[in-house]
Amino acid sequence: PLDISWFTESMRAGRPVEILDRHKVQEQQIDEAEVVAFSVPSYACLRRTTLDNHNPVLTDALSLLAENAELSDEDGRGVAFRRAAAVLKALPEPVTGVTQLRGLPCLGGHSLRVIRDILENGASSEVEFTKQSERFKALKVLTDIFGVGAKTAERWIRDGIHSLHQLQESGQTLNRAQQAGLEHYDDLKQPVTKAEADAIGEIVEEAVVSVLPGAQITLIGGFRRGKLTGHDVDFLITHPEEGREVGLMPKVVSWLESQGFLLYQKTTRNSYLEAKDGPARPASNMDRFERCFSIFKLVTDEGPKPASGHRRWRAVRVDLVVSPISQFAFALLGWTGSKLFERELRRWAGHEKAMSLSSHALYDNKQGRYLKATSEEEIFTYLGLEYIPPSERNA
Ligand code: DCT
Ligand code: MG
Repeated sequence: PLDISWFTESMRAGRPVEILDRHKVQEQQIDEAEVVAFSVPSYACLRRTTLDNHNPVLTDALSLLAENAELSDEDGRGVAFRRAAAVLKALPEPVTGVTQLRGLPCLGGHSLRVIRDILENGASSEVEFTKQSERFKALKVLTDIFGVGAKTAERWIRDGIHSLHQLQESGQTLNRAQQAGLEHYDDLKQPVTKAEADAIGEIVEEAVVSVLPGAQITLIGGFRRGKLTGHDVDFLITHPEEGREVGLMPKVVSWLESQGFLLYQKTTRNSYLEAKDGPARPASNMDRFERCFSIFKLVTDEGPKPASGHRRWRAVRVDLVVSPISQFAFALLGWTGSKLFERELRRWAGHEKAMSLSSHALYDNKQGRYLKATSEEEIFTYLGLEYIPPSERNA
């Protein structure tokens, strides 16, 4: 008998569903398990995507192809694979046959081929080939170094550098970030746990309130979405009185440095103004936006002195962002992610609402003005979207 319990659950949860035509299904001699097809909206910001992924084998495969495309300067293909993976992440149960995918958005011919391969043969030849390819392996190893992007890795590979060892032997000049990245390579490859993120949060909070009483810090990025591990820890810092946050970042960084917590740091002002996807008309109050990319020295073991050669700390990537309170809701929404969810919010705003959304502001092109907000909920309302909490933004 056909189990449709997920269907009634979906209906209750407000998730749209669709049933395939029984006759067509019988014509194609598809077994009962495949009778139920899925239906999801095409914008990821219209979907609720929890961390409970029922199709990890398929989404890992598509994510790997996305990563390979991104590392090969093929961003369009990368986004296409990311969108396909995100659609599968939103499904209420495992996919068992490609017919279930009929009518789903964002699944192009290429992604469908990969999915079919895995469903029918247990693996995708393209994914396996990519995984084994020297080029992909080299791009991965090199871009896993903090401070190394796809372009730099590409250049090094052309010079015959495929491994960390070859890089060290090559005499290539590394900038300060890359030197630190290489030095802490093994640590930075280890996922950061929520407990480690919380421990760092306590230290950053101490720094922030000692240099500016009343300032507030919020854990953002993947940990705010409920992830148990991450590649870094992201914090947003603000002060409830507009303007008090000016000059805060250098003071926080100095405090952390003086206490020996920073192995590396670089502060940039204004990063979002330079980004291509910022609002069409940046407001003058945006030039206060500051960001610090750092490598934190986190003490991991307070116990007895370790044997010589063993250390009791690890390096962790930490990003700090300071926002004026007037932009806080936009910064919070923009830095919570996931990356695809953010991209889709901006696409929705631009294409469906004639608005420009950034981590600083929301601009209404029709009204020709910025829309003020003090909470994420208000921003969703402006955008005509149902509120999606952080734990359901894991697209
Ligand atoms: N962000 C974004 N677009 C980018 C980069 C980042 O919208 N190109 C936002 C969304 C997530 C947030 O910034 C933090 O970025 P990451 O730390 O890279 O993402 P994460 O979701 O926190 O992932 P991880 O758990 O691996 O740190
Ligand atoms: Mg993060």
